[in-house]
Amino acid sequence: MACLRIAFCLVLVTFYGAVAQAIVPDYPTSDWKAVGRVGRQWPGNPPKYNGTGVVIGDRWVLTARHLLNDTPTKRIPDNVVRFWLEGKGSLTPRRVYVPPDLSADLALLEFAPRTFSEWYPPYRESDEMGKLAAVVGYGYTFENRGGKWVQKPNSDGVRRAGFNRISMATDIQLRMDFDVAGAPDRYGDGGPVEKECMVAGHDSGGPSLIRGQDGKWRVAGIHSAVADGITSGGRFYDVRVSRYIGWLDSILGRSEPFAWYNTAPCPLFGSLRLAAPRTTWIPRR
Ligand SMILES: [Ca+2]
Repeated sequence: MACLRIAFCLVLVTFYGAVAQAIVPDYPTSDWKAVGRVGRQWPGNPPKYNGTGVVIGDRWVLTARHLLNDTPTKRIPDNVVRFWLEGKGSLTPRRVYVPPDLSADLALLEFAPRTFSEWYPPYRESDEMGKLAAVVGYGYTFENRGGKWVQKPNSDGVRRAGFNRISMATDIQLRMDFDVAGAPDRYGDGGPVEKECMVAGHDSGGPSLIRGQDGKWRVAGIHSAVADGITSGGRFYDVRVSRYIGWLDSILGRSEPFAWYNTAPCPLFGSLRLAAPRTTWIPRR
């Protein structure tokens, strides 16, 4: 119970109401090869992974913003961020993007063009409700001991995947419940699907994927928070990716070649009497 209480407190105190989430029960998988681990590597230290991320394009990885925060409001520097992918090892993004909307628990990592050969594009439709989702992550797992879920020791760093049904779609979230035989069906969505699962610590940033009309799997949700701890009937919340397609396209849709720019305050313009831009463009790298 102590563990669950701590998880609940984290939900309360973190800026985005989110806690690093793993897939429960223990369903290790060799599928979903475009899902990797997200973390940080400070100078002089080995990489430390605290979450999951999913490749959504030849150089793009989508993950949860709260994984990249040092404090509730301060992000770690881009060059400290790491993404580990099976067959690729540890990679450093060229740049990290976050949505202007602070309530969106999303971050987009950009790598060199053609870094990745396999990915799942974002889901664009708003008909997610009721669809079957593959739920993938690199976090911890738990085992059911007499009705109580107990974390298995040293259980992170394994890719796991189960399924669930999208049972509630809010303006910014997709919500699912962990149906277990004998436990209350919290969202009344008809009980467990095959390999019904929920997320736990370090699954944050991992994807829930649903099939598009073309039959291909697409990233519909990014694991963000759990509502009741790891328990039968527990709920978990994903960021609803389709609601942020405009933001994603504003970055993914840029034409190449791209020069690296950033905005910085320009004191010279700020002192002018007439309306003038208060930022200027400077070469980033
Ligand atoms: Ca369910």
